[in-house]
Amino acid sequence: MTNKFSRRDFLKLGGAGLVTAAGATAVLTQANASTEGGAKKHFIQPHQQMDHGGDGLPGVGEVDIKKNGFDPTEILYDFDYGKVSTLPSGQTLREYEIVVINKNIEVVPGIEFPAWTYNGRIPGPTLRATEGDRIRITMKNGSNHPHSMHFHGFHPAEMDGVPGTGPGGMVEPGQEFVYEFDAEPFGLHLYHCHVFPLARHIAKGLYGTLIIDPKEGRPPVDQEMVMVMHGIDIDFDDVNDFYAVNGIPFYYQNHPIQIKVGEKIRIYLVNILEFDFVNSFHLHATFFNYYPTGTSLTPSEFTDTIIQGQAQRGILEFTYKFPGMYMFHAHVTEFAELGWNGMFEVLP
Ligand SMILES: [Cu+2]
Repeated sequence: MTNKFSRRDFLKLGGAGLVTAAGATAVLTQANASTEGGAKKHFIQPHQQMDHGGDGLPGVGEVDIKKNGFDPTEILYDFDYGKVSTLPSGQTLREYEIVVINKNIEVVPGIEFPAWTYNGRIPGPTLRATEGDRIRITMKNGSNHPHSMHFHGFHPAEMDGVPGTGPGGMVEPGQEFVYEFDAEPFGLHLYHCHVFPLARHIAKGLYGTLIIDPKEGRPPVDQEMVMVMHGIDIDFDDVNDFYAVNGIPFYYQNHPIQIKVGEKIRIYLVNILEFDFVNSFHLHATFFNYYPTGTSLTPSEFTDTIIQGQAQRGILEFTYKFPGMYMFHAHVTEFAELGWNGMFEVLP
């Protein structure tokens, strides 16, 4: 085995999450994950973690988001409505530009992931349009491998971004292609590279969210945010070493998302996790209305936990009654301990 390290090695090291200053009143995580061997558990107190500094343990310390070039907190709220104009037919045109580039992203302190990215970030931009708009995306391939963009939604075959469907199926390095189609149906969708080997092209970071709002819009809320759940396979052994939302493991654990008591929150939640069959989302201390794929304005479920397979997605709406710090995380506990763990800081 030539891998420098594996997920199991990390578990042996102790897949410790970080208790932040903001969350220091609660001991949230455990080290020495008990998924292998005995059920030994011990809890790390915040001061102990501080004493040990950021020695490269998952969740301890900070990655360099300036060097990475993107901030997962900003990605939450970053909706790209494109360059807007009106076609002679009266239809609204939204134009976007996507560049595929290779980029090393520091995913945990001191560990860089050699990613393939849309516009230098994981996930790629959250493209947003209204049902019936014309969407025009110019994808430039600035990397050294062929790539594509495959959108979920309605479109002609030559816009499907799959090898064999024409020039948009495999855009060679240095080339570009314009994907164009009408925004339909309304809902929460996604896009990803569809060049083979597919699992590798996805797992390297080539995915993003496509939101198509219904013509009449959704009921107003106080905050909307996007969360893309994914894995990070550092050593390319088809096993995820870390799990994350919006690029960086443990990020919202270290940087709680601030909301207020009584605010209506809407999350656009997408699962693009490769190599594991399911992902999940669990919210503490409140329940949410769930709209699978966002294709209906009537929720299907009122719950605190949902499961998504790869490419499944849905909209969550909720409110907190009480101030405080509340976890949200994969209820696949192993994923939570390897990075898919976050906090809402609910302010009075
Ligand atoms: Cu690709």
